[in-house]
Amino acid sequence: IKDGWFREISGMWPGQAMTLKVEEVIHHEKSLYQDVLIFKSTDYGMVLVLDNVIQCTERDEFSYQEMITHLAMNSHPNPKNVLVIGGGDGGVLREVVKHDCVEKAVLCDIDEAVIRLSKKYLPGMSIGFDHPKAETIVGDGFKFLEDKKNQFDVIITDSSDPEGPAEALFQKPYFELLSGALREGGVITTQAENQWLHLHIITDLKKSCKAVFPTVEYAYTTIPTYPSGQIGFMVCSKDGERNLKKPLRSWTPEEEDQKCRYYSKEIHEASFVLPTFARKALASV
Ligand code: AAT
Repeated sequence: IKDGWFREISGMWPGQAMTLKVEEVIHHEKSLYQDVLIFKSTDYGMVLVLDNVIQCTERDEFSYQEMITHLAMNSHPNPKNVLVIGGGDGGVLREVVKHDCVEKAVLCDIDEAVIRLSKKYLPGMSIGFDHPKAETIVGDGFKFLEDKKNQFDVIITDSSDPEGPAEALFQKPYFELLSGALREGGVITTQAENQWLHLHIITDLKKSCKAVFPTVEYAYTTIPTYPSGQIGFMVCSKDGERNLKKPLRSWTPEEEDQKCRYYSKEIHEASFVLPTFARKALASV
């Protein structure tokens, strides 16, 4: 923070940096895994920052949390057991339990500090932790999955970028664990970076997913406070016949308007339509 502005400078987006005006620094600590900063911004509400990278702001988090959740959830006919890896702010849990068919939603984040501080400062997201179907585990997502077999219908990996504690969550052995932990017909989504900045990461990710899952698709959403204003998701299914681009289940337009601020059936379908440069790069995988 310099002269009252937070700047998101990182080698993962060279030569550019999102800048947010700081009203007040609320909390700053070094956890076991990362530098954790929470500040109140002038125009985006509370902001959670890990290792100098913006994880969410109160103003636009719903775009990411709704899309990473409902793209997977609505591509499964009847998800009952759901697992979230990462997502320590609770926002994805909040979205998962909007589906009445869910019986249990387990979240495993590596960093208790993120969970603790979100409960204190990000109530609109951490409300997800309070739901009776939700269970929270503090631990490494990779390790957690090692002994889980044939258990989950949907697994959502809401992880930070590959530089840091989430590195292993972007590699093939992780996708093998995910596939093993899924039941038949299971679906996953993972945070899959930005088309303008990370086409090489996305193509590698797609390769790793394709080696494990018969159906793999990249979708994206718009979000002002993530690098270059967009972020993508890898959506994969164990079912080779599943068309992930069309929701298997959907809410009525009235339910949609009541439950969601970004996601809709139309957005679900549109989010897989990529600009030509990205479509070409990913088509070769
Ligand atoms: N919904 C907020 C968006 C995030 S949060 C990413 C979470 O992943 C953090 O809470 C972090 O503690 C957790 N995490 C990182 N590594 C692991 C791991 N190995 N196991 C479990 N949880 C982990 C993502 C923002 C994306 C930013 C895009 N630039």
